[in-house]
Amino acid sequence: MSRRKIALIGAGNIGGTLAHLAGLKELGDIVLFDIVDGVPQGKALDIAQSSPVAGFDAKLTGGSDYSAIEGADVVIVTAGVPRQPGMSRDDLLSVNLGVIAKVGAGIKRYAPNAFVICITNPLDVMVWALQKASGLPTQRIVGMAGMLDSSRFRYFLAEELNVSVEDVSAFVLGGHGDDMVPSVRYSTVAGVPLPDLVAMGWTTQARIDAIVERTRKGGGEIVGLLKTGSAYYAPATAAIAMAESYLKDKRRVMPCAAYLTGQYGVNGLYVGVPVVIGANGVERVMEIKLDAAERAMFQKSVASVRTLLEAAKALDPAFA
Ligand code: PYR
Repeated sequence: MSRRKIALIGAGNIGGTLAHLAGLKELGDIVLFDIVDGVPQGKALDIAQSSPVAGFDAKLTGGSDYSAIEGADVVIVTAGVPRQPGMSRDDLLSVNLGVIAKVGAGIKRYAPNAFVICITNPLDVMVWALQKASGLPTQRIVGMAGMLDSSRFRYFLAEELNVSVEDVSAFVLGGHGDDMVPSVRYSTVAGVPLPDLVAMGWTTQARIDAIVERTRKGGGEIVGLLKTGSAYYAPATAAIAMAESYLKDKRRVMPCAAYLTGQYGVNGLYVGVPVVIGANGVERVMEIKLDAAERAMFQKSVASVRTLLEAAKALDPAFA
């Protein structure tokens, strides 16, 4: 059996980290694509030269022509510009929309059977635009954001409660913006819900509220520290987990920006919700019951995504 092919569109910091992780996990052969000739080839060669010591077998190549991604099983898109200090993800809309239109055309032509994961920001609108531009079925295009936001939430909770990150389960709903909805009621430590841990005196509601707020601003905190771009280790790790669930048909339940057709009262938008990812892509949306306060927060977040989507349509009539 030949190896699966993983195409990474964008060979910047996230793209390079994706390639390294995909190699270390032996997910398949890897091709890095970037319009900046030399960068994808250089990163591919560098990572390939680490494989004898790290002990993985994978063919790594780089290219600057979309034909390089031909026949890919998985495509992960990071192309576009990251935000800089003082910017919101929404400030990237205009420039990244143009990039995504080209990427979508490349996928449509060379990798129409792939499972596609979008990381480019502003995430929920970019994944919508990528689906439109590529024409791929909606269940085969998802956005990576919920996994990242949930990982940040889990990490902060594990630190606060002084327990292993492995025992903290949590997820974040809604759009990948500052009004995302980290779910406190559905977060657990070894199955024990967070509100019970507050009642047990392991932490306080005020500290949980602060963690929720820190999670919402998690991406901005990294941008502020780096000063030259945005996070890449955690985003890449989250996307690789999604790719692995697809390639190995693991059917993991993961929060992702998925196309909704009425679930959660949302139609025709990509928004972060828990989904099952298996060999068919997004196999199922898990529609959890929200209480009144959670529903109000979720609807506010969805309204932000919708407003940005309308702005995207106004910018480029091809998406209208
Ligand atoms: C984040 O760090 O949240 C990004 O969106 C890259």
